[in-house]
Amino acid sequence: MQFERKKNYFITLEGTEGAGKSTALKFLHSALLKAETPVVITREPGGTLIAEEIRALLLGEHSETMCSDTELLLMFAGRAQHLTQLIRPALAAGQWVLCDRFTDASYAYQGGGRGIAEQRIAVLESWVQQDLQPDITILLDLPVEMGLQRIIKRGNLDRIETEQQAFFQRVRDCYLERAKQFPNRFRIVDASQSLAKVKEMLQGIIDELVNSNP
Ligand code: T5A
Repeated sequence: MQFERKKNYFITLEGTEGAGKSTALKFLHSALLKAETPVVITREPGGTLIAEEIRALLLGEHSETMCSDTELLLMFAGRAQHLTQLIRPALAAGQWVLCDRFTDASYAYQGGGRGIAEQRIAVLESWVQQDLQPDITILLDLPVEMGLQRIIKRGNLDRIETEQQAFFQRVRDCYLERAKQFPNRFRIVDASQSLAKVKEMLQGIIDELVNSNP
């Protein structure tokens, strides 16, 4: 699997709950800085003022149930703002972008988890992104029970984190299916390993990217 040689990369980080994305993001950020790479780190949902307001709406508890279509449309509304205000300008300025979750999460959570048809998500994807896709997606994968145990230990569960185990199993299955569908873009990291081993694998991916840089 070869990366397309480019000056700057759009990297996304994905995984089910408790996969250790926050920890991995910090490590990836510092590895890129060490390699003297100009990088912007950001996240979804969120990343800009308006998109962060949408995030609060998405993850907060409400006295009525948020329907699945509302959840999906809000994810893409935030994404449109994020792409316009932050991601596209940063890429155009030659910076690397490292984003904690992106559209694969919409396929996994709203598609796999909530059961929204893939074709409906694809319509929004091409509307909001046109032909922009991440160059590389790092998927932190681990058994659902293990991830849930980690986040229960950490505490402060948000609206989506309180879903049932079967929901997260569908999310994981969908991520793995997408990794099969797009093997050139995805790198799967076994997140059930020790943190040291996970970091070693992440460093390998960064080395590969930095060394392929023209
Ligand atoms: N969402 C998002 C959608 O539904 N659709 C979309 O389109 C998008 C973009 C918010 C939610 O939004 C949903 C998905 C999410 O439910 P988020 O802010 O990324 O997304 O929230 P979380 O996935 O919940 O991310 P967290 O930051 O809460 O969890 P992490 O980053 O996966 O886990 P982290 O790093 O906090 O680690 C959890 C615990 O495990 C330990 C850590 O120290 C921590 O205590 N840990 C390890 N322990 C042992 N070994 C390891 N290898 C470890 N790695 C971490």
